[in-house]
Amino acid sequence: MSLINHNAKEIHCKIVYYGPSLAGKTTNIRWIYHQTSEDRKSQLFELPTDVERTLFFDFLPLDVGDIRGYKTRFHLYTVPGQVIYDASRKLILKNLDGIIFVADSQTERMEENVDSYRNMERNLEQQGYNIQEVPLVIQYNKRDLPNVSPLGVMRAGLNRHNSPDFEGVASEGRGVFEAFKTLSKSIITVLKGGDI
Ligand SMILES: Nc1nc2c(ncn2[C@@H]2O[C@H](COP(=O)(O)OP(=O)(O)OP(=O)(O)O)[C@@H](O)[C@H]2O)c(=O)[nH]1
Ligand SMILES: [Mg+2]
Repeated sequence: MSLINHNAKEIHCKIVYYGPSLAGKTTNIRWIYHQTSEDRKSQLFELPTDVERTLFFDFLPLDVGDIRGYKTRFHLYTVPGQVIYDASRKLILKNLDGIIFVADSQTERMEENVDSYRNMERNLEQQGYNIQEVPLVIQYNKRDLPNVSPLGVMRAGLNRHNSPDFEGVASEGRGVFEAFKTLSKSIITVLKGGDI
């Protein structure tokens, strides 16, 4: 659900990085933040509550096309992945335009990936979204580690809606812009009234 600023001729879209704790959501956002030039980005905000953190910033990417003369500005948010922070996750999902699900590829984290994906489905539904209609991209992160599940196993376990998916090493920037760009294109397609 994007916001339109007619004065600035900008469309504001909200992207949420979702996934289990320590999968690399914050690392993705920090990478994009550091690769974006100063004049195109806001500050990186961190909202510490008692113990959890929400992190967000917004920016104007260089290479995303205009929509009828309007520039597209993206606001990137992460949710806290720990299971107990479900209330925050529900709040952060409000008014989103697209999701990047960041999975932790380590074999022993598979169950947490699946639980987090189901939690995302449930929370989206509760917020009134039809997951089939929400632009969604999956990133299988931490592919640099030795104990990762094969790609096919991760796909079979997590990619339940046939979403575009990528391998990633967010700490080195691998797969970060690939996932972001694919999602931003899907969002723009939706805004233009096409199918995703
Ligand atoms: N080896 C490796 N480490 C990574 C990768 N991506 C992130 N990390 C590390 O994993 C840890 C957790 O990353 P975060 O980005 O904080 O994880 P998160 O998903 O934001 O976690 P929560 O905020 O708890 O939900 C950090 O120490 C990162 O440096 C990766 O691709 N490979
Ligand atoms: Mg985080």
